Formats: sequence, structure tokens, C-alpha cells
Amino acid sequence: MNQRTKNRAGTILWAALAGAVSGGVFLAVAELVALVTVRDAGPILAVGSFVIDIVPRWAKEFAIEVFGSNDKLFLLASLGLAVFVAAAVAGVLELWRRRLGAALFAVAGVVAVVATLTRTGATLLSALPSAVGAVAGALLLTFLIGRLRRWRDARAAGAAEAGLDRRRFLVLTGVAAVGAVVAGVGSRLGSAATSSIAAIRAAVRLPAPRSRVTVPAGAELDVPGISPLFTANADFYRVDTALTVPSVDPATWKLTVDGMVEKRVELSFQDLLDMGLDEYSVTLTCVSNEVGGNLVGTAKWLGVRVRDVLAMARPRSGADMVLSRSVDGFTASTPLQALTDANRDAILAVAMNGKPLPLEHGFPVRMVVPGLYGYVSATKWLTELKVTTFAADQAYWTPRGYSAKAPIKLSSRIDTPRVDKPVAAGPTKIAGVAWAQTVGIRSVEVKIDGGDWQQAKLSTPINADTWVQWSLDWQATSGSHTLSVRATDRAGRMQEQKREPIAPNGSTGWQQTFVRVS
Ligand SMILES: Nc1nc2c(c(=O)[nH]1)N[C@H]1C(S)=C(S)[C@@H](COP(=O)(O)O)O[C@H]1N2
Ligand SMILES: [Mo]
Repeated sequence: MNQRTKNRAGTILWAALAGAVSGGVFLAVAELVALVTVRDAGPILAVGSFVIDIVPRWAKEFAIEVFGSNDKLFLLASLGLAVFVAAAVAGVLELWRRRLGAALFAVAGVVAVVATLTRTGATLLSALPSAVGAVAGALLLTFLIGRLRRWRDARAAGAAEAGLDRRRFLVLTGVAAVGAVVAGVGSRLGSAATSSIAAIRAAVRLPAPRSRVTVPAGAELDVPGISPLFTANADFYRVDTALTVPSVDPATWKLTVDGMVEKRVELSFQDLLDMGLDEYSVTLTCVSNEVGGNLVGTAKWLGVRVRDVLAMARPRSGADMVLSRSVDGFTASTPLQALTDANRDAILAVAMNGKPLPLEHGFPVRMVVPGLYGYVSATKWLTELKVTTFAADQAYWTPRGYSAKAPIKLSSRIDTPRVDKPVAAGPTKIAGVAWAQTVGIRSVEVKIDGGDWQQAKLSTPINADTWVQWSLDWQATSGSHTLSVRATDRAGRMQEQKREPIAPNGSTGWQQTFVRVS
């Protein structure tokens, strides 16, 4: 490579770097403006939330399958990377034609502004961070590339100032880069540190419940490796479309019950507590749970019955659905029947395992409906109950390829041993959990290799809405083994053997696991 080609390649690389730094300044300035105007209105979060709402079902399923609860981190990291790559391209374009790179920044700014304005609760002010950030990034890009040109031209002319121009460009780019990192990281940290919602939650004092869940003797089996009967809040699976956890202050929170009702009702958090709290044990399940998966958990929920709240508003005849709405715009369609049924305790929950709802699990109020998958019932950060019809309204996931109604399918899971939980030869236990919310589990059977189905021992059920634990004694011999499990509910229905995918309304199939015994 001759010197001229080398110089040219070098200049292009420097232009890309100046572009990336300008991209960083775009994001950092936006975060800084968001900190002092509208929290969480930065371009990455806004575009990220927008992307979550428009991605096709397979992409969402892929993200949950591959990244689990880190799916959002992955999305944010990809978006960040995309911004830097696009900004680097803008740098090269700006070098090629003046204003072309800046124009790309303008386009990015417009995209971010539009994405921001489509978010639930957005105001014109929410557009400010992206707009100011884009302008700052574009101005910096124009300036830095101008400097780079000067250095290039001076060098080409063999001018004495070439060295000085080079230093100027490098120093300015370096200062902008450091400034962007400091402002960007500082803004996000400042935003987290000054967000008062965690402190507000810590200060919440809930009244003592009128009734508590009674846990019968034998409700919990003592088997190493089995899922605990109650899932700790920290271990409870989390699935939602929220890129940042909504901050909802119970002091200003209110629930509106409207739509096809005789009387529109508004309740404050205190109104809800004043209705009296009872404790319920319910196993929650996500429709995205694969056979053998871990998107299922049990908690003691403290709350008031939805039917008591609905009774105040008096639903009109003809209504057959309640569309529950979150502050972030998510909605779930729940059959009115499931909420008013005297045999089913659908609740508005304010506490989970003895603590106010964790922020990620819907603080301050969420719905919990036994027997229905989370996406059609378990709305977190709840703000509205609209009494309506399935004909008139659709929930968030309905146009995205999931059924409008989705009762939980009876299922069972092997917790131990598993591929990742091998056992030693000798006496051991095969154990796990099984659930058939609202009906209850009658029996669980296990098959080892080609043997007969054997009855597992069941824990004493707390109620029909809570999973049971099961276990089977096994004389494990060294080598590889195949274990299968299937459950039957109290109505005598056996778990579906045929494998079905999670879409459109939940997976089916008997779990089979391979274990190596040493
Ligand atoms: N606001 C809101 N509520 C939501 C969701 C959501 O995306 N947004 N997801 C639902 C789904 S799909 C499930 S499975 C449950 C999960 O509740 P968890 O995260 O507390 O386990 O919440 C439900 N409630
Ligand atoms: Mo879900």
C-alpha cells in the first residue's frame, strides 16, 4: 500500500470514529435532557419499547428462549450497537459529502422522536431529549469532520500545520468521547439514584390481612433439588414488555373501573386497602412456558377480590370481557365470568409473599387470576378495568398471534434429576411439580426408560390453584436414563401427550429428560 492509500484509509477510519463519538454524544445529551425533563424518554428506551411492540411473534419467542429474562438487556445492547455503527457510517458519509452525515443524524432524531411520541403517556416534552440529542450529535459531527478535512488537506499539501491540525482533531474527538461517556453514564446513574420509587415502596405499610393461607402438613416435600412450594420473589420469573420498570406512586395511583358499567368507579390505593385484604396462594404461569420450562411460580398474594370491585361498578348485561390496562399501555382480555365466578378468587394483589409487590412484579397493584395464563389476566402496574366485550376490544397480544382467551393447560415438570442436575448411583428421588389451576392435580406418573408408568407421591395440596410437588423413589443405576412425567387432574383429564408449540395458547406434551447416573 502506498502512503496515499494508507492516508486515505486512515482518514476514513478517523471519520468513522468521529461519527461514533458523535453518536455517543447524541445518546448522552439525550439522556442528560431526559434526566431534567421527562425520565426514561431517551431515544434508546423509546425506540426499544417501540421495537418490542412491533417485533413479530417468532422474534419475541426467540428472544425469550435464548435470553430468558435478559431479553431486554440484549435488545438494549443491540440498539446501542446499531446506533454506533450507523453513526460511524454517518461520519464517513459526512467526509464524502458535507451535511450528508448530519442529515443521517437528523433522520435518526426524527425516528427517535416519532417512537417517543407513540409511547403511552408521552407528551410533546417527551420528544425533547431525542430532538436535542440529535441536534447536538449532528453539530458535533459537522464540526469534527470539518477538522478532519483540514488535517487531511494540510497533509496532502505538505503544509507545516498538518501536525497541529491532527492534534486538534484528535484532542477534540477525545474530549467529546470522554464527555459523552461521563454525561451518559452519569445521567443514567443519576436517574436511578434519584428515582424515589424504591424508597416509596420500602415505606409502604400494609394492613394485616383478615385471613391467611393455611399450609397443611405435608404440603412441602423434603427432596433436594425440588422447586420450593413458594417461589421467592427474587427467583420468580419475570415476563413483560416493559423496557424500564414503570414507576407508579401509590399516593397518586388510582384504579378506574369503566366501560359497560352502571357506575364508573375510581379507587385510590387506600380505598383498596380499606376493603380488607385476604391472602391467596396461586401459581402463575406464562403462555411462553415450554414443556419442562421455568416460566411458572407460586406466591402468596395479598389482595381484594376483583368481583368485589366490579360489583361496585355493576357491569351491564351483554358485557363478556374485562380489559385490564397497565400504566405502560399493556392490556389483557379476561372473560368477565372468570372475574365474577364465585368459585374462582381473581384478585387485585398488593403484596407478594408478605412484601409489597416488587417493582418488576407490578407495584403497587396487579391482577392475579387463577387458571388463566399471565398475558390474559395478570396485568401488572394496573390502572384501569374496562368492562367490555371480546367483539369490541382486543388485548395487547391478540393481534400479535395469541388467543384472546387462554386457560392454563394442565402440566407437570421434572425438577430433579435433569440433564444439568445429575445424580449418583444408588437410592435417589425423581421429583418435581405439577399444576392444574382451578381444578387440582389428582395424580402424577413417572416412567423410567421403557418401564411402566409409576404413581408418584404427591404433596398435600394447599388448594386447587397452587401447584403440588411430587416425588418417586428410584434405585438409580449407572448409565444414561430417560425419565418421563405426566399428570392427571381432579376432573380425570390427563395431560396432553401431543407436542404443541407455545403459540397461540400454550405448549403441551409430556416432558422427557435424559439423565446420566454416575
Ligand atoms: N403491564 C404488564 N403486565 C403484564 C405483562 C406485561 O407485559 N405488561 N405480561 C404478562 C405476562 S405475559 C405474564 S406471564 C405475567 C408475568 O408476571 P410476572 O412477571 O410477575 O411473573 O405478567 C403479565 N402482566
Ligand atoms: Mo406470559
